[in-house]
Amino acid sequence: MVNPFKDPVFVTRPLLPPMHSVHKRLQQIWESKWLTNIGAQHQELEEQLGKYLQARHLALFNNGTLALLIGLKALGLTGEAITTPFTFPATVQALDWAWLRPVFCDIDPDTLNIDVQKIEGLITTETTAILGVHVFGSPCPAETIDALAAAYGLKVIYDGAHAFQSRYQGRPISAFGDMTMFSFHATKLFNTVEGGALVVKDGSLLPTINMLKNFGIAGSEEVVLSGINAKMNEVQAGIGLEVLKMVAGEREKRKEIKKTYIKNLAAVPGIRFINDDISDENSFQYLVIAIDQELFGWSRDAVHEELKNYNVFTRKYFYPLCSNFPWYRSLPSTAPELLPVANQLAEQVLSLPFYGGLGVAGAQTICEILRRLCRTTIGSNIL
Ligand code: T4K
Repeated sequence: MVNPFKDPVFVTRPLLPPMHSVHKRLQQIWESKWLTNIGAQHQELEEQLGKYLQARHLALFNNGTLALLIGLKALGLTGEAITTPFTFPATVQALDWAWLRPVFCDIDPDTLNIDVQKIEGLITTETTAILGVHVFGSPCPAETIDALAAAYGLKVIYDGAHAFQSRYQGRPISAFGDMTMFSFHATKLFNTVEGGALVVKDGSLLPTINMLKNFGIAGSEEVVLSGINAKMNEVQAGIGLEVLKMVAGEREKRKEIKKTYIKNLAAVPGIRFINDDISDENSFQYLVIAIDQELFGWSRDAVHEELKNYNVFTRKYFYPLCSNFPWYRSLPSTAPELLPVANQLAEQVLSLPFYGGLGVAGAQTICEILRRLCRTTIGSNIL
């Protein structure tokens, strides 16, 4: 068992299309001499992704963060947005850059998504939006959030960075809320190296969104909005078109790997799966466990460190909590006593390696290491 992995095993590895197919795409781009500014590859990817995600109104971006920022801008929001502290910094940084004040809401202990029971108590006259995150691809209770927002006249934006192909109650995840952002970063199941998309319910917002991502330019002699440059380029889009062909196969591999983790770890005391769904409604983006030190014998941090000795590099997604970032210290909603579940779980969650190339055998080995760690402390023979 000493050094079972010759090479380091990371939390993920990008889905890489065959080099010859990328070369073919590059050849098309070179021949066209059109490298960016909504060229043929961009148009093709936008169309294909719209079909793939069953999204009628979709805009591509150079990353998910700017997609989210532009979505917030396009909705013309001001004041406060209620959101979760348990997310990647990009979610709340998009609020900062849109001059919206985050109001942090505690999370549900099972899904780690925003706790819908606690949203209403945070609504004030300043609130204009709810920004939910489908964290690790688990859908927020979207119909409850949408109903609450309708009752108070709020907009709903979902950060679906992890939720590519997630479905909720049989519908694509982007069918809920006013808009949903997706990330196509290299670490995401579907990647365009860096990239992202915004899916909007109201198609009349698309022209504004497309202008905002291109400096607010409306025509060759007309600039009508204060925009930014957030366009996906042709190389990103071309690679994305090739990666898209591999997504279905990668999802199947990940499904088998997830089943392996669940089969081998479900009975281990102190290990709980965050999102153990293996249905086709799942995004298969991350494989996350919560470790209860008292039952498992090792703390999350100790497991994270110990696994490095086996060449396994896990990640503490999402630690630290966004509500504990230094620039939010003066916000009343960041008080740890108001966010007990988020503060506790941020100390317990661990993202394990999860990508097709890991293989079932790789997952089995990681499970065996974890079971041994547990045995060393509780002295159990049942594992
Ligand atoms: N909202 C949420 C909820 C998000 O999770 C994210 C991004 C966003 C918004 C923003 O979307 P983008 O603007 O990024 O489109 C990574 C990603 O950079 C980030 O996109 C992602 N979430 C976040 C959860 O993970 P890091 O800092 O953990 O990345 P890094 O470089 O440590 O990569 C993780 C592991 O992946 C490495 O240990 C090895 C492997 N890796 C990584 C890269 C970049 C590779 O094998 N090859 C690679 O090219 O943030």
